[in-house]
Amino acid sequence: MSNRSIYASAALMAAAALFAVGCSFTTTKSSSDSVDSDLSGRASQTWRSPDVSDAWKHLADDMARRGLNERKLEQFFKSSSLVYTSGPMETKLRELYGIFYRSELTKEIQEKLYQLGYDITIDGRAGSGTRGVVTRFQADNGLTQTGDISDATLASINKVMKTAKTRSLSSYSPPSAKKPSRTATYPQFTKAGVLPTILAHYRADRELFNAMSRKYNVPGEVAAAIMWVETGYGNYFGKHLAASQLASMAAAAYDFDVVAPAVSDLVRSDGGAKTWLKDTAVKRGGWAADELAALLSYSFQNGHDPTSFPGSIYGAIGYGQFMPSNVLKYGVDGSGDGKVDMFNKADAIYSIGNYLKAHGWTGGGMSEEARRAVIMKYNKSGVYVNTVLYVADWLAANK
Ligand SMILES: [Ca+2]
Repeated sequence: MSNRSIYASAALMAAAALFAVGCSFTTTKSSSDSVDSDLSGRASQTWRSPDVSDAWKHLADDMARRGLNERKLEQFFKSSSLVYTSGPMETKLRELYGIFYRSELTKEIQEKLYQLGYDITIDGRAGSGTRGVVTRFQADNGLTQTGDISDATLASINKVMKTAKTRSLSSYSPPSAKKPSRTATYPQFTKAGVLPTILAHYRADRELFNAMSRKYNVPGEVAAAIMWVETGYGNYFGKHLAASQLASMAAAAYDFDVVAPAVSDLVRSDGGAKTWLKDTAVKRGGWAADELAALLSYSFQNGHDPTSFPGSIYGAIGYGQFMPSNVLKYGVDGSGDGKVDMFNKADAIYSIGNYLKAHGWTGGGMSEEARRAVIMKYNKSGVYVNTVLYVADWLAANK
């Protein structure tokens, strides 16, 4: 880039702004500035705010390489609203660690304990049942009874397995799986006391919903139900700043050190976890960089200030909580002012209709299974789908 240095300095200014306001690391820690270099993660450990200037600079260069308007990019990275936070990447890493990294270890321990003859469920979940069996195994073999799901436990199991008599894994039969509920909903959106609120919104905006429905062949009640569940029909758009969330998450892809202190406890007793966390941060940070680029494109195309959007922890915005990449793909102008604005009701309603149509909504006469499958594309959660369809059907019956 001919003017990379501009972005470098803009990024450094943004980093300086970060230190001026102080980031989340410093607010809950004591005044000591000792750096936790070995990531041992003791509760009393303190650390300096991570230096994000390098990661920020890489991110600015990345955005510039994508061909985004350079003057506007510079403005964005200079904005004092743009603030680094470890929050979104830390939350994502902790979530994935529990599901994947730790789960693999748990499953291996469960499988091997089964082979050693223990009565255990193999499901990759480190619950009290599994820890109880681990404790029994430790007692049976004269080991300290910790019940830990750890590399050390796995090592001790492996050692015992070398000489013990084992049974084959193929003899294991899992407990029969429960069918997911078709009736469970989020009660805060479906209880009798709150449904009149969404009905009032629906009635007030009925013209918009009817117009959207004529265009996309998607019932207005379904769009209204989605807006109800996502944001309470615009009552809460999220307590974060979408741009800061995405930029911060993306920054960790360039430099793991900016998020490392926040997850130091996961690394404490397990060296392998650091590599896994780092790799995961790169992958998820890359995703966030793509979403940030989409947020910036959307902003620049439609004349919005990219640092003005409230959003969810992972940067979803507007009435329907679209991720920015979906805003670019499915966002439409329903108000007729020539701009797409996910915080404009008409635009949001049309965009949801457009999204549902693009994901297979085919108008009246759809089967329950087909309706469920489309809403599942909006949010992959059975209870979410139950809730949206319950509210939509209730609106249709009471409108
Ligand atoms: Ca518009």
